[in-house]
Order: sequence, then structure tokens, then C-alpha cells
Amino acid sequence: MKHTRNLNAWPLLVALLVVACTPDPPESTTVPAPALPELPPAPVFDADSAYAFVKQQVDFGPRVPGTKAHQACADWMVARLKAAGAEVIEQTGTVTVYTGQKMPLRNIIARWRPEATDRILLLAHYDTRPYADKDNVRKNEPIDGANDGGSGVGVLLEIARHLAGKEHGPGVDILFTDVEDHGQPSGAMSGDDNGIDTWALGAQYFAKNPHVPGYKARFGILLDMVGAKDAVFYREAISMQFAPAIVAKVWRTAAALGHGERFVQETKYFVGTDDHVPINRDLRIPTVDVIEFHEASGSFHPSWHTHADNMDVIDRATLNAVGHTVLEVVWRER
Ligand code: AHN
Ligand code: ZN
Repeated sequence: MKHTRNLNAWPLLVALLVVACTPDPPESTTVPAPALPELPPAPVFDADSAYAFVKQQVDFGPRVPGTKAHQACADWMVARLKAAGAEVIEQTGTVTVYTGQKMPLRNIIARWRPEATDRILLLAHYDTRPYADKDNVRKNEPIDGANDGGSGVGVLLEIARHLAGKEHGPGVDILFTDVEDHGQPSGAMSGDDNGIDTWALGAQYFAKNPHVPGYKARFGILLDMVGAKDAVFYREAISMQFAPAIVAKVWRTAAALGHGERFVQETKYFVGTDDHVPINRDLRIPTVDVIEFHEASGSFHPSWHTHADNMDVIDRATLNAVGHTVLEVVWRER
């Protein structure tokens, strides 16, 4: 046998073999993320409309449970929600306030696309405090509650106007709670836990008797005192304990929309209690409280539970920052 093989040809042969045996490489070695369908852009939040909704509540008079003004305002809210295409469920009952007095309770629940099992909950209280215990004058007279009561409802009624147009993602519920603000005086932010359960009676009732047995939502957002000029919203401490991921979502969205100066990435205080507590604790729905902390007073807004809580403190820019953010958060869920 003649050896005619040229040893110098070996490397070429090996190279050819390797090429021949290697399968065609895929076009790209990184797996592209599955293309998610584009989300429809969020509707424009109209702060003038929200402002008008706050004023209309105040024009009814103080919304103290059991009064004509409270009933008329609740009827008007139900009409607004139905006009926005919601199915409305009213939850009525009787609760006992800290004085032992029995009070009628009327929670209002509005649902869009009720057949969707995956849901988002937005809430605010609509009753107003029956007295001005933080004021120096007319302490026994009820307050307007433009900020405390009016503002959260005003923002949510404006958001409600757009919800019939939301056809993607989870269904939305708006809960207007009653008898939030009939708690024992000086319970809030005083450091003593005395009477903490005397607040948020409507939310407590809802959490124990939801309109749907076993009611669940992805998350909840509570709006409380979201209308005062120059209001700043810190990451509220109870929300940080129960729902840190939702706090991150809401505050991140606010910053992305240019409202980072108001939605500050800092935890400064503990509200004592609010409507989000029973929703978190009993229904286990991670729920955040967007509530003003007033740096100068080291507490809530200086008008809190005084007669100064009237339309003069309400500012469209604040309503806009909150409404714009919440509408965007809701629209971004897929
Ligand atoms: C307490 O008063 C304990 N927490 C604040 C709840 C509240 C009252 N929100 C508005 N008014
Ligand atoms: Zn209050």
C-alpha cells in the first residue's frame, strides 16, 4: 500500500469535518421575549372633572351617616357610577360607633366586567366626620370634609368615567366605604392604640361580609386625603408591611409620570389605622393607602378634622397627580 497522504492536509480535513458535522446555528442565540400585545394607552384623567365631583359632594352638606345630605350624596354617587356603566351593589347594615350609638351603614360597590375573576380594587371613604374635634371653634359642628372624604371620592368618580372603556386585563371594582370617620377622638397619630378599631367601620364590615363570598383582587389602592394643595405622599408604613410590592408599583408609576416629587420614596409615618387595614388583614388583598403626610405639622394636613377642611384647600394639581397615577397603574395591568 502506497502512502500518498500528505500530512499537511490533516488540519484542513479536520476543519471540513467539523463544519460538516455542526448543525446550522440558529439565527440568533438569544431567545426573544414573546411579543406581548401592546396595551392601549390610559385615558386622560380630567382634574377639572375630579374637582367638580369634590365640590358637588361638599355642596350636599356634611355627609354624616344618618343625615339627609349623606343619603342624597350617596344616591348621587350611585347614579354617577351607573352612568359610567357600572353594576352597583349596595351593602346596608347597622354598626355601633364608639359612643355605643347605632349608625346606619351604606357601602357602595361598583363593578365593571363583573364576570372577570381577576380584579383590582379601588376604594375611598365618603362619609365625613360629624364634628371638628381638632378645631378651636365650633368643635361640635360637622365639617365640610372636602379633603377628608370628598377628595378620594372625587378622584375615583373621575376614574370611573373611563372604566367602561377598559376591555383588557383585570376587571375593576370601586368601593366607597361608609362610617370611616366616626372613630374615637384623638385615636389618630397620637401614639396610643386606644380605640383604633372604632375607625373604618364600613371597611371592617365589608371585609367581614364581602359582596361576593371569598372576594379576591390582585391588589387594592385606597385614596384618603388626596386633594390638598402641595400634598406629598410618603410610602405609608402599614402599606409597607402588608403590600410593599404594590407600594413599589404605585410609587414607581407616579415617578415615571413625573409625579416623583409628590410620591416620595420614603416611609415617614404610621397612620394608626385606615380602611386598608381590614382589607389587608381580613381579605388578604394587598392594599396600599395613598394618604397625605404633612411635613410641617408632622401629622395630617393642618385642616384635618377642622372647619378648614373645605374647598379652599383643594387643588386640581394634587387631584391630577393622584388620579393620573392610579389610572395609569390600572391600565398597565394585563
Ligand atoms: C385614625 O384616625 C386612627 N386614622 C386615620 C383614619 C382617617 C381619619 N382618615 C381620615 N380620617
Ligand atoms: Zn377623618
